[in-house]
Amino acid sequence: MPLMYGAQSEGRRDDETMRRFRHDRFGQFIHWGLYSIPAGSWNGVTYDYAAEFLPQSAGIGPARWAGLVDDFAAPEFDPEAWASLAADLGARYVTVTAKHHDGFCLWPSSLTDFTVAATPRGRDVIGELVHAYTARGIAVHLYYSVLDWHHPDWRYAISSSQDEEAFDRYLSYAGEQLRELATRYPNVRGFWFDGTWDESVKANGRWSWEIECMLKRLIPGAIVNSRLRADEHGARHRDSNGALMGDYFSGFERRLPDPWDRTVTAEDWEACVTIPQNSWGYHAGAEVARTHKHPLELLEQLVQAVSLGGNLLLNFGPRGDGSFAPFEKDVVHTLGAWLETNGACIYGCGPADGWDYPGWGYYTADAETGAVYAVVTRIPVSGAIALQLPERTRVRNATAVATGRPVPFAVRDDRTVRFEVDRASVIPLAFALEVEQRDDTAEQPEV
Ligand code: H79
Repeated sequence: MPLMYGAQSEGRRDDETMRRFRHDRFGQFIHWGLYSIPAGSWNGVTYDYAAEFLPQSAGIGPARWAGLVDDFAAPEFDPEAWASLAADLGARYVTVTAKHHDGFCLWPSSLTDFTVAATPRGRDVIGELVHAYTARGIAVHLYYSVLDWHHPDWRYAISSSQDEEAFDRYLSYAGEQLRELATRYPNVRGFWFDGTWDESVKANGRWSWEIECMLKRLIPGAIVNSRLRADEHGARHRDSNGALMGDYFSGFERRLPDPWDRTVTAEDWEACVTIPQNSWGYHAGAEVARTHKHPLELLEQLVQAVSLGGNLLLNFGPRGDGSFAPFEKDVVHTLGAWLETNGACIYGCGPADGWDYPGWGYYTADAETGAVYAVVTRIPVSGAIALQLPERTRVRNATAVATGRPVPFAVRDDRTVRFEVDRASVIPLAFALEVEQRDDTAEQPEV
């Protein structure tokens, strides 16, 4: 059907900015705001739900919540230390919450007083972070919540002409804020939208179309996630004809596609995940309860995402004072150390065509070099790893990615080779396979 506000382009983008985003594969998400201060508790009561949802969980009105600006001093906040943490983690880009659902802005927006400028910390957190990350070669994307609990003109649905007028004012406000962000920070590589699922937003597909155009006009090559977009019929992420809107699918939140689901390799996508079970902002109760995921669980999710042609955006929620909790530093050290020696099977890699999901781990492939990587995350009790080769291929050579040393393997039959691995290994084992075509047309039986 003809659409006015559907997808703006067909198929994958293939410009340099998008290729780099795809190549980077691993990003760090940062949720930091006023919610990082109460960290999930209010008046001595701890609310298990996500810390950034505390105003809703504890029934705190916008005026009372806004009082937290006086507590935002962040004495430990050090943009250079944050940037060096991202680099140690092995993240190639960072997505930072410029404004979350509570409406508080981490940059000194001229369109509202509810910003970092009104806090004891003052200044411009977004600007300082853009500077520090960019100086380290880490690209920055800005998270912007369209949902806004603070703005008086926000509406969940439009049920009167007054609602419509108010919400139109709200959308102009959000549009001006986005213009401000793209103008103030022309070095950012993209925008990550959230809070776009309400009826009011879905009824304004044209606004989302115009925002995408504006951001790409102001920042040529800017990357926008699918979550911004709705078409004129209220279809989200994908337009009414099924075409992906925005530049990559961003609907995988706290979950990944199934490891055998090859359908997702047809488009670019990014999954975002938390380290605690369910909090994006720092939650002190979750830290004490020690319910967060093991770093290797997260590393496995990264490998899984890459094997399916996606990116992983791993969330960190710094504390209100600007420091990172020890459990997050553990994640930095474990993933960073592994990526330091095994990054070849992640960065620049994607799905390995013809290699079926093997159960003991994941295959990734580097299209540029032709290398196929076997990453073992679940060692069978036998220690024997069987690789089922695509038809008419042969493994010529195998090396351990971390050391570059040759790894012996046995050819079991036409389609299967077998590795013996160290069953005591506690980290994923990555093998680089040199694969060649096997010309065995002559061996084909006549039928
Ligand atoms: O910023 C983090 C969370 O605070 C934010 N997104 C991540 C990146 C987030 N906001 N809300 N939620 C997560 C969960 C909300 C889910 C719901 Fe719904 C919104 C339930 C009903 C409306 C999702 C959208 C399920 C149905 C529509």
